[in-house]
Amino acid sequence: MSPQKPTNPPASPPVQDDASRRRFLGLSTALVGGGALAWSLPGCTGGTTTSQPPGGGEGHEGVATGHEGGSKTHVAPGKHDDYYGFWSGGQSGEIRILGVPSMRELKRIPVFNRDSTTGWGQTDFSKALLGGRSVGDTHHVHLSYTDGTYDGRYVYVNDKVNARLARVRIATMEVDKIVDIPNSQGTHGIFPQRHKTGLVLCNSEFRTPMPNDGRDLDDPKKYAAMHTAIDGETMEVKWQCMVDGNLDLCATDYTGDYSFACCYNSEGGVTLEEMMAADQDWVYCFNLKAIQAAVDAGKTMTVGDSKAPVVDARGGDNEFVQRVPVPKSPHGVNISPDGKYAVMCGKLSPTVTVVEISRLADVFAGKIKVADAIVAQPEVGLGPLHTAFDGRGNAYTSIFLDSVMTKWNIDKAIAAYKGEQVDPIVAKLDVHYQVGHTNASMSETKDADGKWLVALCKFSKDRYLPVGLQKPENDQLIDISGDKLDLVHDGPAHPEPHDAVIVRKDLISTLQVNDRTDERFRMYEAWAAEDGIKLMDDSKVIPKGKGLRVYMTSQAPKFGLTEFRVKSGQQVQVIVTNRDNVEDLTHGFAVSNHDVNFIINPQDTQSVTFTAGKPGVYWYYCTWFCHAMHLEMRGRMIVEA
Ligand code: K7E
Ligand code: CUA
Repeated sequence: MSPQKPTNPPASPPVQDDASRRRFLGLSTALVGGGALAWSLPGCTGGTTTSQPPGGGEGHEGVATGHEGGSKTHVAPGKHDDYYGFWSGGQSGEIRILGVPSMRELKRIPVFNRDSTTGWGQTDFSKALLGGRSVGDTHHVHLSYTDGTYDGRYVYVNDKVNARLARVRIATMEVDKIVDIPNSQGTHGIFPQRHKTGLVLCNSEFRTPMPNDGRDLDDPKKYAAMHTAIDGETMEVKWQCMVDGNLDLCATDYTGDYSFACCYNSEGGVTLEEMMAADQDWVYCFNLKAIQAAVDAGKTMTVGDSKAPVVDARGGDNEFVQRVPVPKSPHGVNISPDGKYAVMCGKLSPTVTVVEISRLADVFAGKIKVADAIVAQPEVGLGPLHTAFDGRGNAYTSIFLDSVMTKWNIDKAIAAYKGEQVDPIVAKLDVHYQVGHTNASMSETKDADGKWLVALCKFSKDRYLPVGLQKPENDQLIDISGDKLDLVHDGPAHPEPHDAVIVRKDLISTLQVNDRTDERFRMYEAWAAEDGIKLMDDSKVIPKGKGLRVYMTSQAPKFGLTEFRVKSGQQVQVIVTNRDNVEDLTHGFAVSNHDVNFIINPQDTQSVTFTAGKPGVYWYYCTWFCHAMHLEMRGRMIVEA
């Protein structure tokens, strides 16, 4: 066989050529429009379009190559970054932590996935949380808030594939709760309230029959979607609000009055053509106080097996929801850091629609029409998806089809909407390629500081060394401290980090060794009490029904037991407690040829339940390099016939 000629140039130039870009855009046009959509959208000014080469637009900076980037993002050995970046892990089902501006990946937090590094999905605790599921699709990570900024307590993340919300405790950076969201499919946008750790609002993107028990299978007009409120402290479902159309991205205001949900399929279609039929869709605005009042007054129903109270808000504008008309298939909705404006991206329209949140009270009171809450609608480029803010009155919208970041000024956009001759577009920057989410440092808080912007690009194509069919994504870091956007870093990312938030490091504080008062330890302590065991001191085998419980301590470089005996086919639960009280002194526990491998951090207890295999000797061993005698940290599981 002769080797295939590589289709990518061996040394890719940092900037793609025009033809390549156009080819790529053609692909995306076909993807989004099914080839049926006309891209000659009227009135698109500035920036790149499909008919223009990159850098050809008015006010356009061209493709930044990041030649100066190194010095700006360089964080010297031994020095810490200024920000934590919390990245969703997309199809991997995890969360990642990056340092910003270095973009060094610091940690992966397994959430909905099975993780060999930590044993997440195999330990008894994580298995119970996951309920037998092993995949996830995380899109949106947000931290808990108090008074409009991060309070350093929790990270929340959605699972689109299995309709769940998970919570990570920041002190340990481990998942402590996962909740199934009833009557929902495609849980997509989530957002915690910002005035306090209150509700986390979760959107179901896919409409289904209600309840989805076999009825109305072929009657899509009867399908509905849920906007679900989960208590951010207890992780219980408090209520659901049922609406027509689907729900996509989510945002909350800064006062606790409203939440927002984009609806790209107001048509209620089930095929691509049907979903794209209307020129106008809407963004739902939920009146949280009115919904709570209905829940308190018992004006609710239940749907299916779930006991959660459901407020029925179907049928258009009412006391619970108002629909802001937004052209066309809106995607992202983001709130400006001063709490004044909700910015809604058009996706298939070149515009973003700006709503003044203070006007919504009059909308719900019936004093003004919902369209009168719109105060601006600047044209920002083809395919606007998400918007970040710098705290200086500027917004940065990711433009998917153009592969551009557009910086625009909110006050100027409002003035232009009133008819003044001002151009709200401040600057544009080509990114590489097909940007989805964007976010800026502290942008989702009242403390937005306008230093760094990330553009999470969906494709890297030829940007890096070719690595086979599946390529990394490309997360680009942009310095926004000046007037222009300065691309300073490319960061290849394991697919697919849809979204990220960038958090000042002084707001995050984590433990060095485990806090044994954490709720998770009650489970192991209850078992130990039942068996007369002290977890920190004792290593002992206890018969349990037809199986065994093996309590074992670990302290470098020894496990508390050098051997234990089991019968072939017997169920074995191994409970390991790490006595080491030293930062970073982690042990692992793996059992040869039994598919068992998990982590025990300093002062931690973890357990795994498995079945002993065929008779023989099976070494269990420590998997984490913990001591000069680490390789000797092992023992025998002796399996008898
Ligand atoms: Cu725009 Cu899931 Cu936030 Cu992806 S969503 S881009
Ligand atoms: Cu303990 Cu290696």
